[in-house]
Amino acid sequence: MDSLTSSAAWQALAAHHAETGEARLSDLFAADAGRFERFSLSAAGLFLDYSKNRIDPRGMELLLALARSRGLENAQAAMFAGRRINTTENRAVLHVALRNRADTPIEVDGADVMPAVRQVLARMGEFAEGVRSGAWTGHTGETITDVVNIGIGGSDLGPAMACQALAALGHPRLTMHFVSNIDGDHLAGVLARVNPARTLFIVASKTFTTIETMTNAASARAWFLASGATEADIARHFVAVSTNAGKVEAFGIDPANMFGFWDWVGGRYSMWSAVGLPIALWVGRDGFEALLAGAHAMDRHFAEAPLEANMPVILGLIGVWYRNFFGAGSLCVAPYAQALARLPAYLQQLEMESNGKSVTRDGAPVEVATCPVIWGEPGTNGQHAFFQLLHQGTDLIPVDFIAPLAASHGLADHHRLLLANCIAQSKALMVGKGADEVRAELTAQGLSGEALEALVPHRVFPGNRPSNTLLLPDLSPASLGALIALYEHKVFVQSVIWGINAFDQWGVELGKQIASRIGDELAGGAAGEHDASTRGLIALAGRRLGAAA
Ligand code: G6Q
Repeated sequence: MDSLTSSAAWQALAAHHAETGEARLSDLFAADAGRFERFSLSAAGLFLDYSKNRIDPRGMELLLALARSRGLENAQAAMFAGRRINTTENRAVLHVALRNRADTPIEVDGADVMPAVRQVLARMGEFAEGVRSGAWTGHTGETITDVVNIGIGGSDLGPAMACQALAALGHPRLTMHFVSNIDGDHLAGVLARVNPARTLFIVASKTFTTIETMTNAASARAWFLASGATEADIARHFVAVSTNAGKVEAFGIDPANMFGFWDWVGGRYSMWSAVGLPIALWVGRDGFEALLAGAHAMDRHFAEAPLEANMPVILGLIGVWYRNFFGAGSLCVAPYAQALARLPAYLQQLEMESNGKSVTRDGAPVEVATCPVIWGEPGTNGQHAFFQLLHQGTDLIPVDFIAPLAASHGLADHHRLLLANCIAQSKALMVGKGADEVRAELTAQGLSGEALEALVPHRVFPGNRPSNTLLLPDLSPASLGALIALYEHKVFVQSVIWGINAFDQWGVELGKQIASRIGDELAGGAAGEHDASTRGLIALAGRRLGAAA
Protein backbone atom coordinates (compact mmCIF):
# COMPACT_ATOMS: atom_id res chain seq x y z
CA MET A 1 0.00 0.00 0.00
CA ASP A 2 1.15 3.54 -0.81
CA SER A 3 2.22 5.75 2.02
CA LEU A 4 -0.90 7.43 3.35
CA THR A 5 -0.05 11.00 2.55
CA SER A 6 1.42 10.30 -0.86
CA SER A 7 -1.58 8.22 -1.96
CA ALA A 8 -3.72 9.68 -4.73
CA ALA A 9 -6.76 9.56 -2.44
CA TRP A 10 -5.05 11.61 0.27
CA GLN A 11 -3.63 14.09 -2.21
CA ALA A 12 -7.05 14.58 -3.73
CA LEU A 13 -8.50 15.29 -0.28
CA ALA A 14 -5.72 17.76 0.50
CA ALA A 15 -6.43 19.59 -2.76
CA HIS A 16 -10.15 19.56 -2.08
CA HIS A 17 -9.61 20.94 1.39
CA ALA A 18 -7.39 23.72 0.03
CA GLU A 19 -10.16 24.61 -2.41
CA THR A 20 -13.25 24.27 -0.20
CA GLY A 21 -12.10 24.18 3.42
CA GLU A 22 -13.15 27.75 4.12
CA ALA A 23 -16.60 27.42 2.56
CA ARG A 24 -19.39 28.61 4.85
CA LEU A 25 -21.87 26.02 6.02
CA SER A 26 -24.69 28.50 5.56
CA ASP A 27 -23.71 28.86 1.90
CA LEU A 28 -23.57 25.09 1.45
CA PHE A 29 -27.14 24.85 2.79
CA ALA A 30 -28.29 27.76 0.63
CA ALA A 31 -26.81 26.14 -2.47
CA ASP A 32 -28.34 22.71 -1.91
CA ALA A 33 -31.98 22.37 -0.92
CA GLY A 34 -31.47 18.62 -0.47
CA ARG A 35 -28.44 18.87 1.84
CA PHE A 36 -30.20 17.63 4.99
CA GLU A 37 -31.61 14.59 3.18
CA ARG A 38 -28.31 13.96 1.40
CA PHE A 39 -26.24 14.16 4.56
CA SER A 40 -28.39 12.27 7.02
CA LEU A 41 -29.24 8.61 7.49
CA SER A 42 -30.86 6.08 9.79
CA ALA A 43 -29.36 2.83 11.02
CA ALA A 44 -30.28 0.40 13.79
CA GLY A 45 -32.91 2.85 15.01
CA LEU A 46 -30.49 5.81 15.24
CA PHE A 47 -30.67 8.91 13.10
CA LEU A 48 -27.50 10.81 12.16
CA ASP A 49 -27.61 14.32 10.76
CA TYR A 50 -24.14 15.12 9.45
CA SER A 51 -25.20 17.99 7.24
CA LYS A 52 -23.75 20.64 9.58
CA ASN A 53 -20.22 19.56 8.65
CA ARG A 54 -17.81 21.52 6.50
CA ILE A 55 -17.92 19.03 3.69
CA ASP A 56 -19.58 18.91 0.30
CA PRO A 57 -20.68 15.89 -1.75
CA ARG A 58 -17.37 15.77 -3.62
CA GLY A 59 -15.49 15.81 -0.31
CA MET A 60 -17.55 12.87 0.93
CA GLU A 61 -16.81 10.98 -2.29
CA LEU A 62 -13.11 11.57 -1.81
CA LEU A 63 -13.23 10.42 1.82
CA LEU A 64 -15.03 7.25 0.74
CA ALA A 65 -12.43 6.71 -1.96
CA LEU A 66 -9.75 7.05 0.73
CA ALA A 67 -11.53 4.42 2.85
CA ARG A 68 -11.63 2.03 -0.11
CA SER A 69 -8.02 2.67 -0.99
CA ARG A 70 -7.00 1.90 2.59
CA GLY A 71 -8.73 -1.49 2.38
CA LEU A 72 -11.58 -0.74 4.78
CA GLU A 73 -13.87 -3.40 3.34
CA ASN A 74 -11.23 -6.12 3.71
CA ALA A 75 -10.44 -4.95 7.22
CA GLN A 76 -14.12 -5.16 8.20
CA ALA A 77 -14.35 -8.66 6.74
CA ALA A 78 -11.20 -9.72 8.60
CA MET A 79 -12.59 -8.55 11.93
CA PHE A 80 -15.96 -10.27 11.49
CA ALA A 81 -14.19 -13.43 10.28
CA GLY A 82 -12.24 -13.72 13.53
CA ARG A 83 -8.79 -13.09 12.03
CA ARG A 84 -6.05 -12.13 14.48
CA ILE A 85 -6.15 -8.46 13.58
CA ASN A 86 -4.77 -7.43 16.98
CA THR A 87 -1.30 -8.32 15.75
CA THR A 88 0.81 -7.12 18.66
CA GLU A 89 -1.12 -9.38 21.02
CA ASN A 90 -1.79 -12.03 18.37
CA ARG A 91 -5.51 -11.99 19.11
CA ALA A 92 -8.75 -11.97 17.20
CA VAL A 93 -11.13 -9.08 17.90
CA LEU A 94 -14.62 -10.41 18.28
CA HIS A 95 -16.78 -8.24 20.48
CA VAL A 96 -19.25 -8.63 17.61
CA ALA A 97 -19.56 -12.33 18.50
CA LEU A 98 -20.74 -11.44 22.00
CA ARG A 99 -23.81 -9.79 20.55
CA ASN A 100 -24.33 -12.07 17.59
CA ARG A 101 -28.07 -12.72 17.83
CA ALA A 102 -28.12 -14.73 14.59
CA ASP A 103 -27.63 -18.47 14.45
CA THR A 104 -24.51 -18.06 12.38
CA PRO A 105 -21.21 -19.43 13.64
CA ILE A 106 -18.25 -17.12 14.23
CA GLU A 107 -14.92 -18.87 14.16
CA VAL A 108 -11.49 -18.30 15.59
CA ASP A 109 -8.94 -20.67 14.07
CA GLY A 110 -11.73 -22.89 12.79
CA ALA A 111 -13.58 -23.23 16.12
CA ASP A 112 -17.02 -21.69 16.52
CA VAL A 113 -17.01 -19.39 19.56
CA MET A 114 -20.79 -19.02 19.67
CA PRO A 115 -21.69 -22.05 21.85
CA ALA A 116 -19.44 -20.77 24.66
CA VAL A 117 -20.75 -17.21 24.23
CA ARG A 118 -24.35 -18.45 24.50
CA GLN A 119 -23.55 -20.60 27.50
CA VAL A 120 -22.05 -17.75 29.55
CA LEU A 121 -24.88 -15.47 28.52
CA ALA A 122 -27.42 -18.04 29.71
CA ARG A 123 -25.62 -18.36 33.06
CA MET A 124 -25.47 -14.60 33.46
CA GLY A 125 -29.19 -14.32 32.72
CA GLU A 126 -30.07 -17.05 35.18
CA PHE A 127 -27.92 -15.56 37.92
CA ALA A 128 -29.21 -12.03 37.32
CA GLU A 129 -32.82 -13.17 37.44
CA GLY A 130 -32.14 -15.10 40.64
CA VAL A 131 -30.77 -12.02 42.39
CA ARG A 132 -33.54 -9.82 41.03
CA SER A 133 -36.35 -12.17 42.02
CA GLY A 134 -34.91 -12.68 45.48
CA ALA A 135 -34.30 -16.40 44.94
CA TRP A 136 -30.56 -15.74 45.37
CA THR A 137 -30.05 -14.53 48.91
CA GLY A 138 -27.13 -13.52 51.06
CA HIS A 139 -25.76 -15.82 53.77
CA THR A 140 -28.38 -14.78 56.33
CA GLY A 141 -31.22 -15.46 53.91
CA GLU A 142 -31.87 -11.81 53.15
CA THR A 143 -32.30 -10.58 49.60
CA ILE A 144 -29.57 -8.59 47.86
CA THR A 145 -30.08 -4.82 47.83
CA ASP A 146 -26.65 -3.55 46.75
CA VAL A 147 -24.35 -4.66 43.98
CA VAL A 148 -20.75 -3.45 44.11
CA ASN A 149 -18.78 -3.91 40.90
CA ILE A 150 -15.06 -3.83 41.58
CA GLY A 151 -13.12 -3.32 38.35
CA ILE A 152 -11.29 -0.60 36.47
CA GLY A 153 -10.95 0.68 32.91
CA GLY A 154 -12.68 -1.69 30.56
CA SER A 155 -13.97 -3.69 33.52
CA ASP A 156 -15.72 -0.63 34.96
CA LEU A 157 -16.55 2.11 32.49
CA GLY A 158 -18.93 0.13 30.26
CA PRO A 159 -21.23 -1.27 32.95
CA ALA A 160 -21.00 1.96 34.99
CA MET A 161 -21.96 4.07 31.98
CA ALA A 162 -24.72 1.67 30.90
CA CYS A 163 -26.29 1.27 34.36
CA GLN A 164 -26.47 5.03 34.66
CA ALA A 165 -27.86 5.36 31.14
CA LEU A 166 -30.56 2.82 31.92
CA ALA A 167 -31.33 4.13 35.41
CA ALA A 168 -35.00 4.51 34.59
CA LEU A 169 -35.23 0.75 33.99
CA GLY A 170 -33.25 -0.43 37.00
CA HIS A 171 -34.57 -2.94 39.51
CA PRO A 172 -36.22 -0.99 42.34
CA ARG A 173 -34.67 -3.09 45.13
CA LEU A 174 -31.13 -2.79 43.81
CA THR A 175 -28.57 0.00 44.09
CA MET A 176 -25.57 -0.33 41.80
CA HIS A 177 -22.12 0.83 42.96
CA PHE A 178 -18.94 0.94 40.93
CA VAL A 179 -15.59 0.98 42.69
CA SER A 180 -12.56 1.42 40.48
CA ASN A 181 -10.01 3.76 42.04
CA ILE A 182 -7.22 2.42 44.21
CA ASP A 183 -7.82 5.50 46.35
CA GLY A 184 -9.40 3.92 49.41
CA ASP A 185 -11.94 6.73 49.56
CA HIS A 186 -13.76 5.10 46.69
CA LEU A 187 -14.31 1.72 48.33
CA ALA A 188 -14.67 3.13 51.84
CA GLY A 189 -17.38 5.49 50.63
CA VAL A 190 -19.40 2.61 49.26
CA LEU A 191 -18.80 0.21 52.16
CA ALA A 192 -20.05 2.87 54.56
CA ARG A 193 -23.41 2.77 52.82
CA VAL A 194 -24.05 -0.96 52.36
CA ASN A 195 -25.04 -3.87 54.57
CA PRO A 196 -22.70 -6.86 54.18
CA ALA A 197 -25.54 -9.36 54.51
CA ARG A 198 -27.35 -7.78 51.58
CA THR A 199 -24.44 -6.90 49.29
CA LEU A 200 -23.17 -8.73 46.24
CA PHE A 201 -19.62 -7.98 45.07
CA ILE A 202 -18.66 -8.58 41.47
CA VAL A 203 -14.90 -8.70 41.05
CA ALA A 204 -14.41 -7.94 37.37
CA SER A 205 -10.97 -8.31 35.90
CA LYS A 206 -10.00 -9.94 32.64
CA THR A 207 -6.53 -10.75 33.96
CA PHE A 208 -7.36 -10.91 37.69
CA THR A 209 -3.99 -9.30 38.35
CA THR A 210 -4.84 -5.59 38.09
CA ILE A 211 -3.49 -3.93 41.22
CA GLU A 212 -6.42 -1.57 41.77
CA THR A 213 -9.02 -4.29 41.45
CA MET A 214 -7.13 -6.87 43.48
CA THR A 215 -6.48 -4.35 46.26
CA ASN A 216 -10.12 -3.25 46.37
CA ALA A 217 -11.36 -6.84 46.20
CA ALA A 218 -9.09 -7.94 49.06
CA SER A 219 -10.29 -5.02 51.20
CA ALA A 220 -13.93 -5.77 50.38
CA ARG A 221 -13.41 -9.41 51.32
CA ALA A 222 -11.75 -8.47 54.62
CA TRP A 223 -14.60 -6.02 55.38
CA PHE A 224 -17.15 -8.75 54.64
CA LEU A 225 -15.43 -11.29 56.89
CA ALA A 226 -15.05 -8.68 59.63
CA SER A 227 -18.85 -8.35 59.66
CA GLY A 228 -19.03 -11.82 61.22
CA ALA A 229 -19.47 -13.77 57.98
CA THR A 230 -17.43 -16.92 57.42
CA GLU A 231 -15.23 -18.00 54.51
CA ALA A 232 -18.06 -20.28 53.42
CA ASP A 233 -20.40 -17.29 53.20
CA ILE A 234 -18.18 -15.68 50.54
CA ALA A 235 -19.81 -17.84 47.90
CA ARG A 236 -23.15 -16.01 48.39
CA HIS A 237 -21.58 -12.57 48.18
CA PHE A 238 -18.64 -12.63 45.78
CA VAL A 239 -18.72 -13.55 42.12
CA ALA A 240 -15.96 -13.05 39.58
CA VAL A 241 -15.87 -12.00 35.96
CA SER A 242 -12.60 -13.01 34.38
CA THR A 243 -10.67 -15.01 31.81
CA ASN A 244 -8.33 -16.31 34.51
CA ALA A 245 -9.96 -19.19 36.45
CA GLY A 246 -6.76 -20.06 38.33
CA LYS A 247 -6.36 -16.60 39.82
CA VAL A 248 -10.07 -16.39 40.66
CA GLU A 249 -9.83 -19.61 42.65
CA ALA A 250 -6.61 -18.51 44.33
CA PHE A 251 -8.41 -15.35 45.45
CA GLY A 252 -11.03 -17.51 47.16
CA ILE A 253 -13.95 -17.23 44.77
CA ASP A 254 -15.58 -20.51 43.85
CA PRO A 255 -15.09 -21.16 40.09
CA ALA A 256 -18.81 -22.00 40.03
CA ASN A 257 -19.33 -18.29 40.75
CA MET A 258 -17.12 -17.19 37.88
CA PHE A 259 -18.43 -15.84 34.59
CA GLY A 260 -15.82 -16.25 31.91
CA PHE A 261 -14.85 -14.50 28.74
CA TRP A 262 -12.05 -14.82 26.24
CA ASP A 263 -8.81 -13.24 25.11
CA TRP A 264 -10.48 -12.00 21.91
CA VAL A 265 -12.57 -9.57 23.98
CA GLY A 266 -10.61 -6.35 24.53
CA GLY A 267 -11.19 -4.68 27.91
CA ARG A 268 -12.77 -1.53 26.46
CA TYR A 269 -14.91 -3.68 24.14
CA SER A 270 -16.09 -6.00 26.91
CA MET A 271 -19.38 -4.63 28.24
CA TRP A 272 -21.17 -7.14 25.99
CA SER A 273 -19.46 -10.05 27.74
CA ALA A 274 -19.75 -11.20 31.35
CA VAL A 275 -18.29 -7.78 32.22
CA GLY A 276 -21.85 -6.63 31.54
CA LEU A 277 -23.15 -8.68 34.49
CA PRO A 278 -24.05 -5.51 36.48
CA ILE A 279 -26.16 -4.40 33.51
CA ALA A 280 -27.98 -7.74 33.47
CA LEU A 281 -28.60 -7.45 37.22
CA TRP A 282 -29.86 -3.90 36.81
CA VAL A 283 -32.16 -4.25 33.78
CA GLY A 284 -32.66 -8.00 33.74
CA ARG A 285 -31.90 -10.72 31.24
CA ASP A 286 -34.28 -9.33 28.64
CA GLY A 287 -32.90 -5.81 29.02
CA PHE A 288 -29.33 -7.05 28.60
CA GLU A 289 -30.30 -9.09 25.56
CA ALA A 290 -32.02 -6.04 24.08
CA LEU A 291 -28.76 -4.12 24.53
CA LEU A 292 -26.94 -6.88 22.65
CA ALA A 293 -29.62 -6.87 19.95
CA GLY A 294 -29.24 -3.10 19.45
CA ALA A 295 -25.49 -3.51 19.06
CA HIS A 296 -25.99 -6.47 16.72
CA ALA A 297 -28.28 -4.38 14.51
CA MET A 298 -25.48 -1.80 14.23
CA ASP A 299 -22.97 -4.61 13.50
CA ARG A 300 -25.11 -5.87 10.64
CA HIS A 301 -25.45 -2.34 9.30
CA PHE A 302 -21.69 -1.81 9.52
CA ALA A 303 -20.95 -5.14 7.84
CA GLU A 304 -23.59 -4.89 5.11
CA ALA A 305 -24.41 -1.28 4.20
CA PRO A 306 -22.46 0.24 1.31
CA LEU A 307 -19.77 2.57 2.60
CA GLU A 308 -21.63 5.68 1.41
CA ALA A 309 -24.67 4.79 3.51
CA ASN A 310 -22.76 3.34 6.44
CA MET A 311 -23.12 5.32 9.67
CA PRO A 312 -19.89 4.28 11.45
CA VAL A 313 -17.95 4.79 8.21
CA ILE A 314 -19.37 8.28 7.72
CA LEU A 315 -18.75 9.27 11.34
CA GLY A 316 -15.21 7.94 11.17
CA LEU A 317 -14.38 9.66 7.90
CA ILE A 318 -15.73 13.00 9.04
CA GLY A 319 -13.49 12.68 12.10
CA VAL A 320 -10.47 12.05 9.85
CA TRP A 321 -11.43 15.07 7.73
CA TYR A 322 -11.29 17.41 10.73
CA ARG A 323 -8.31 15.80 12.45
CA ASN A 324 -6.06 15.62 9.44
CA PHE A 325 -7.17 18.40 7.11
CA PHE A 326 -8.43 21.04 9.56
CA GLY A 327 -5.98 20.13 12.36
CA ALA A 328 -8.78 19.72 14.91
CA GLY A 329 -7.15 18.40 18.08
CA SER A 330 -10.27 17.46 19.98
CA LEU A 331 -13.83 16.26 19.64
CA CYS A 332 -16.50 17.34 22.09
CA VAL A 333 -19.22 14.80 22.88
CA ALA A 334 -22.32 16.47 24.27
CA PRO A 335 -25.07 14.05 25.24
CA TYR A 336 -28.32 15.88 25.83
CA ALA A 337 -29.30 13.29 28.42
CA GLN A 338 -28.24 13.41 32.04
CA ALA A 339 -28.37 9.62 32.08
CA LEU A 340 -25.52 9.62 29.53
CA ALA A 341 -23.28 11.60 31.87
CA ARG A 342 -20.59 8.90 31.78
CA LEU A 343 -20.71 8.51 28.00
CA PRO A 344 -17.89 11.02 27.36
CA ALA A 345 -15.64 9.16 29.83
CA TYR A 346 -16.57 5.86 28.21
CA LEU A 347 -15.80 7.21 24.74
CA GLN A 348 -12.56 8.72 26.00
CA GLN A 349 -11.30 5.26 26.78
CA LEU A 350 -12.81 3.68 23.68
CA GLU A 351 -11.33 6.21 21.28
CA MET A 352 -8.17 7.38 22.99
CA GLU A 353 -6.95 3.99 24.20
CA SER A 354 -7.74 2.48 20.81
CA ASN A 355 -6.39 5.13 18.48
CA GLY A 356 -3.99 7.12 20.65
CA LYS A 357 -1.04 5.57 18.80
CA SER A 358 1.88 6.96 16.88
CA VAL A 359 3.16 3.93 15.02
CA THR A 360 1.45 2.04 12.22
CA ARG A 361 0.67 -1.66 12.27
CA ASP A 362 4.13 -2.23 10.74
CA GLY A 363 5.85 -0.30 13.50
CA ALA A 364 6.67 2.73 11.36
CA PRO A 365 5.93 6.23 12.66
CA VAL A 366 2.50 7.42 11.58
CA GLU A 367 2.58 10.15 8.97
CA VAL A 368 -0.44 12.05 10.23
CA ALA A 369 -2.09 12.99 13.48
CA THR A 370 -4.22 10.20 14.98
CA CYS A 371 -6.89 10.22 17.69
CA PRO A 372 -8.07 13.63 18.85
CA VAL A 373 -8.75 14.30 22.52
CA ILE A 374 -12.31 13.25 23.34
CA TRP A 375 -14.09 15.22 26.02
CA GLY A 376 -17.50 16.48 26.99
CA GLU A 377 -20.29 16.79 29.49
CA PRO A 378 -24.03 16.51 29.21
CA GLY A 379 -25.96 19.38 27.76
CA THR A 380 -27.44 21.62 28.93
CA ASN A 381 -24.84 21.82 31.74
CA GLY A 382 -21.97 22.27 29.31
CA GLN A 383 -23.69 25.30 27.81
CA HIS A 384 -23.21 27.13 31.10
CA ALA A 385 -19.57 26.19 31.27
CA PHE A 386 -17.28 25.40 28.34
CA PHE A 387 -19.57 26.12 25.39
CA GLN A 388 -18.17 29.66 25.43
CA LEU A 389 -14.96 28.24 23.99
CA LEU A 390 -16.83 26.20 21.38
CA HIS A 391 -18.60 29.32 20.16
CA GLN A 392 -15.93 32.00 20.43
CA GLY A 393 -12.64 30.26 21.24
CA THR A 394 -9.73 30.10 18.81
CA ASP A 395 -9.88 26.38 18.00
CA LEU A 396 -12.10 24.48 15.65
CA ILE A 397 -13.74 21.82 17.84
CA PRO A 398 -16.31 19.59 16.16
CA VAL A 399 -19.16 18.49 18.42
CA ASP A 400 -21.21 15.31 18.51
CA PHE A 401 -24.65 16.17 19.88
CA ILE A 402 -26.51 13.09 21.10
CA ALA A 403 -30.13 13.15 22.23
CA PRO A 404 -32.93 10.67 22.90
CA LEU A 405 -36.19 11.83 21.30
CA ALA A 406 -38.35 10.37 24.07
CA ALA A 407 -37.87 11.09 27.75
CA SER A 408 -37.47 8.38 30.39
CA HIS A 409 -39.35 10.46 32.99
CA GLY A 410 -42.79 11.97 33.27
CA LEU A 411 -41.88 15.55 34.13
CA ALA A 412 -43.79 17.94 31.93
CA ASP A 413 -41.94 20.21 29.51
CA HIS A 414 -38.36 19.31 30.44
CA HIS A 415 -37.80 17.26 27.34
CA ARG A 416 -39.11 19.92 24.98
CA LEU A 417 -36.66 22.41 26.46
CA LEU A 418 -33.82 19.91 26.42
CA LEU A 419 -34.29 19.09 22.73
CA ALA A 420 -34.75 22.77 21.87
CA ASN A 421 -31.38 23.52 23.46
CA CYS A 422 -29.66 20.66 21.66
CA ILE A 423 -30.94 21.76 18.26
CA ALA A 424 -30.30 25.43 19.04
CA GLN A 425 -26.65 24.85 19.92
CA SER A 426 -25.80 23.11 16.66
CA LYS A 427 -27.52 25.90 14.77
CA ALA A 428 -25.80 28.64 16.78
CA LEU A 429 -22.38 27.04 16.25
CA MET A 430 -23.07 26.91 12.54
CA VAL A 431 -24.67 30.27 11.80
CA GLY A 432 -22.86 32.39 14.37
CA LYS A 433 -23.71 36.06 14.53
CA GLY A 434 -22.14 38.68 12.27
CA ALA A 435 -21.17 42.25 13.18
CA ASP A 436 -24.15 43.78 11.37
CA GLU A 437 -26.58 41.65 13.29
CA VAL A 438 -24.84 42.52 16.57
CA ARG A 439 -25.01 46.24 15.70
CA ALA A 440 -28.73 46.01 14.94
CA GLU A 441 -29.34 44.22 18.23
CA LEU A 442 -27.35 46.74 20.25
CA THR A 443 -29.04 49.65 18.49
CA ALA A 444 -32.42 48.17 19.37
CA GLN A 445 -31.23 48.07 22.98
CA GLY A 446 -30.55 51.83 22.79
CA LEU A 447 -26.76 51.78 22.37
CA SER A 448 -24.96 53.90 19.81
CA GLY A 449 -21.64 55.40 18.84
CA GLU A 450 -18.41 54.35 20.56
CA ALA A 451 -20.13 52.44 23.33
CA LEU A 452 -21.85 50.29 20.72
CA GLU A 453 -18.76 49.77 18.56
CA ALA A 454 -16.67 48.81 21.60
CA LEU A 455 -19.01 45.91 22.29
CA VAL A 456 -19.37 44.61 18.75
CA PRO A 457 -16.24 42.42 18.50
CA HIS A 458 -17.04 40.76 21.82
CA ARG A 459 -20.52 39.86 20.72
CA VAL A 460 -19.70 38.50 17.28
CA PHE A 461 -19.88 34.73 16.84
CA PRO A 462 -17.72 33.53 13.95
CA GLY A 463 -19.99 30.54 13.28
CA ASN A 464 -19.15 27.86 10.71
CA ARG A 465 -18.40 25.49 13.58
CA PRO A 466 -19.33 21.95 12.67
CA SER A 467 -21.31 19.26 14.46
CA ASN A 468 -23.06 15.94 14.07
CA THR A 469 -26.43 15.34 15.67
CA LEU A 470 -27.32 11.79 16.63
CA LEU A 471 -30.91 11.15 17.63
CA LEU A 472 -31.93 8.03 19.53
CA PRO A 473 -35.60 7.08 19.66
CA ASP A 474 -35.24 6.77 23.44
CA LEU A 475 -32.80 5.65 26.10
CA SER A 476 -33.72 1.99 25.83
CA PRO A 477 -31.19 -0.83 26.04
CA ALA A 478 -31.48 -1.38 22.29
CA SER A 479 -30.79 2.27 21.46
CA LEU A 480 -27.84 2.36 23.85
CA GLY A 481 -26.43 -0.83 22.34
CA ALA A 482 -26.64 0.61 18.84
CA LEU A 483 -25.04 3.88 19.97
CA ILE A 484 -22.04 2.22 21.60
CA ALA A 485 -21.53 -0.16 18.68
CA LEU A 486 -21.65 2.83 16.34
CA TYR A 487 -18.73 4.47 18.13
CA GLU A 488 -16.80 1.19 18.35
CA HIS A 489 -16.98 0.78 14.60
CA LYS A 490 -16.21 4.44 14.00
CA VAL A 491 -12.99 3.95 15.97
CA PHE A 492 -12.18 0.89 13.86
CA VAL A 493 -12.75 2.80 10.62
CA GLN A 494 -10.36 5.53 11.74
CA SER A 495 -7.75 2.99 12.77
CA VAL A 496 -7.86 1.48 9.29
CA ILE A 497 -7.42 4.88 7.64
CA TRP A 498 -4.48 5.71 9.92
CA GLY A 499 -3.05 2.20 9.55
CA ILE A 500 -2.84 1.57 13.30
CA ASN A 501 -3.83 -1.29 15.60
CA ALA A 502 -6.86 -0.10 17.58
CA PHE A 503 -6.89 -3.11 19.86
CA ASP A 504 -3.71 -3.03 21.90
CA GLN A 505 -2.80 -0.54 24.67
CA TRP A 506 0.92 -0.77 25.34
CA GLY A 507 0.88 2.88 26.34
CA VAL A 508 -0.58 2.05 29.75
CA GLU A 509 2.22 -0.33 30.72
CA LEU A 510 5.14 1.92 31.53
CA GLY A 511 3.44 3.87 34.30
CA LYS A 512 2.20 0.62 35.86
CA GLN A 513 5.72 -0.83 35.96
CA ILE A 514 7.23 2.27 37.51
CA ALA A 515 4.37 2.56 40.04
CA SER A 516 5.03 -0.98 41.17
CA ARG A 517 8.73 -0.21 41.80
CA ILE A 518 7.95 3.06 43.57
CA GLY A 519 5.31 1.27 45.64
CA ASP A 520 8.04 -1.12 46.85
CA GLU A 521 10.31 1.79 47.67
CA LEU A 522 7.57 3.50 49.65
CA ALA A 523 7.18 0.26 51.60
CA GLY A 524 10.83 0.51 52.61
CA GLY A 525 12.45 -1.34 49.71
CA ALA A 526 15.78 -0.36 48.17
CA ALA A 527 15.85 3.02 46.45
CA GLY A 528 15.86 2.87 42.66
CA GLU A 529 17.63 5.08 40.12
CA HIS A 530 15.64 8.28 39.80
CA ASP A 531 15.86 11.80 38.52
CA ALA A 532 15.92 14.52 41.19
CA SER A 533 12.21 15.31 40.88
CA THR A 534 11.05 11.72 41.29
CA ARG A 535 13.55 11.15 44.11
CA GLY A 536 12.33 14.28 45.91
CA LEU A 537 8.67 13.33 45.57
CA ILE A 538 9.30 9.78 46.81
CA ALA A 539 11.13 11.18 49.82
CA LEU A 540 8.27 13.55 50.65
CA ALA A 541 5.60 10.86 50.23
CA GLY A 542 7.70 8.34 52.14
CA ARG A 543 8.12 10.68 55.10
CA ARG A 544 4.37 11.37 55.20
CA LEU A 545 3.48 7.67 54.89
CA GLY A 546 6.05 6.83 57.57
CA ALA A 547 4.57 9.43 59.90
CA ALA A 548 1.05 8.11 59.30
CA ALA A 549 2.08 4.47 59.90
C1 G6Q B 1 -9.00 -1.80 28.12
C2 G6Q B 1 -7.78 -1.81 28.87
C3 G6Q B 1 -7.90 -1.56 30.35
C4 G6Q B 1 -8.36 -2.75 31.16
C5 G6Q B 1 -8.09 -2.46 32.62
C6 G6Q B 1 -8.58 -3.55 33.53
O1 G6Q B 1 -9.10 -2.03 26.94
O2 G6Q B 1 -7.08 -2.97 28.59
O3 G6Q B 1 -8.74 -0.47 30.63
O4 G6Q B 1 -9.70 -3.02 30.93
O5 G6Q B 1 -6.72 -2.26 32.81
O6 G6Q B 1 -7.97 -4.76 33.24
P1 G6Q B 1 -8.48 -6.09 33.86
O7 G6Q B 1 -9.87 -6.32 33.39
O8 G6Q B 1 -7.54 -7.16 33.42
O9 G6Q B 1 -8.47 -5.89 35.36
